[in-house]
Amino acid sequence: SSGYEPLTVETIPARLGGISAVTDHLGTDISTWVADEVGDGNLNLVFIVKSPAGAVIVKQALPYVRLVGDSWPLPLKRAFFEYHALIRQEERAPGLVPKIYHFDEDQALIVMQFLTPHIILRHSLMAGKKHDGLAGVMGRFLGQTMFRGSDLSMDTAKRKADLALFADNAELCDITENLVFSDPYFEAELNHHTPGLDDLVGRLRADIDLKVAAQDMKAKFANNAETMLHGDLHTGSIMVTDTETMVIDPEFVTYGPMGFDIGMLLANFFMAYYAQPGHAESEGARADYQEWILGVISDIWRGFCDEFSHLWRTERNGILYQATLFEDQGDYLASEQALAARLQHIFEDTLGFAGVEMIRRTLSLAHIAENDTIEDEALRADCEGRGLRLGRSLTVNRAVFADLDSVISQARMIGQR
Ligand code: SR1
Ligand code: MG
Repeated sequence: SSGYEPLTVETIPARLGGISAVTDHLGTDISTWVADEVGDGNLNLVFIVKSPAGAVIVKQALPYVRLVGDSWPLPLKRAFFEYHALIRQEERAPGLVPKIYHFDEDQALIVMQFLTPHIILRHSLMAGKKHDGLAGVMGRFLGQTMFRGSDLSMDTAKRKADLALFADNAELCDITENLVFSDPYFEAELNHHTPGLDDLVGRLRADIDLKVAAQDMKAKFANNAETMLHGDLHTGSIMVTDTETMVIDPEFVTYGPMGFDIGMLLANFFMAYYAQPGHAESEGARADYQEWILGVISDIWRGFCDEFSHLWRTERNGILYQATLFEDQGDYLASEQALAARLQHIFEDTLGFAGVEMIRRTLSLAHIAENDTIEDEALRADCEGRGLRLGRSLTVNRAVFADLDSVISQARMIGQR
């Protein structure tokens, strides 16, 4: 009824040529526009449209899951949620998400900044490329979006309104709740795994402690509306150059626990770490790059803690009131103690969510390119198996790890060849 119609490379010039927010970037001579469909994600159409005047990205939701086909319908409204998430992320973490030029709710499309020469971080991690500043930016992005999307920063009315707005993104939350927290733990229809993992998968599916822990994490994800999450913050949702880092694709936005975004991101770095033997050109290169990845993990967590703590001390409006209103040393100490407790809580959640993310990317529907592109099946099973072992440990033992250094030590031990 809205007149929704998927775009094609042929129809883009005529369909977008009358929109000034688009012609501002591409010019009005649509005969010079060239569109290319470049979407390699699981859900949407993504076009790069270029002209002599410039270039834009056009992202359009399909009414189904692209990865699976029209047997799995999915609401177009996810483009609306992505648009609203991008606007909020730009306010909270300025300059770290693409600029939006045009949004059309009926056509479920967003026209946005073409990031160039950026590439998807996941591809870069397979190519063994290092990126200065990556960890610092991601720590800052997490600190700012987690803090400023929460009741530590937002006033009650705005936060309640946003909770209600994003609560409607139910179908995408449902995907996460099933694919991340439930499907890996039984033989769900769309699951698949590398055959060499059969024994380990059998053991994990019989592991009561793990299954209880996964259910705990699912309940936290579904019930703890701590902040506005990106909702799908893996290394395919980050674009990088040698010096710049940008975050894309927040269509899974929802209110949820802070540790979810942080944990998902760290998990994807841990999996890239374990996949290195399938990609590095020499043993020396592998070891060196793996250490770089562990450094990035550690720096992201530290960067998050630093930014979150800074905002806690300078911008907090909620519980225990603003720092400027402290009356005595006791107020200050209470505030610092509450901050330490909050970070400890987020740390524990982060490990739990990182663990289930590592497990689902090997046992459930959506895997990661780092592993999928390892042709030697025995080697792939070996890399994935190490990830599963760390994933299990993080999920079950999330309250036992003293700090990130001990997590990294364990990751290293599991990775030893
Ligand atoms: C059916 S969608 C599968 C996965 O792709 C997205 O990127 C999310 O990670 C989702 O879980
Ligand atoms: Mg995505």
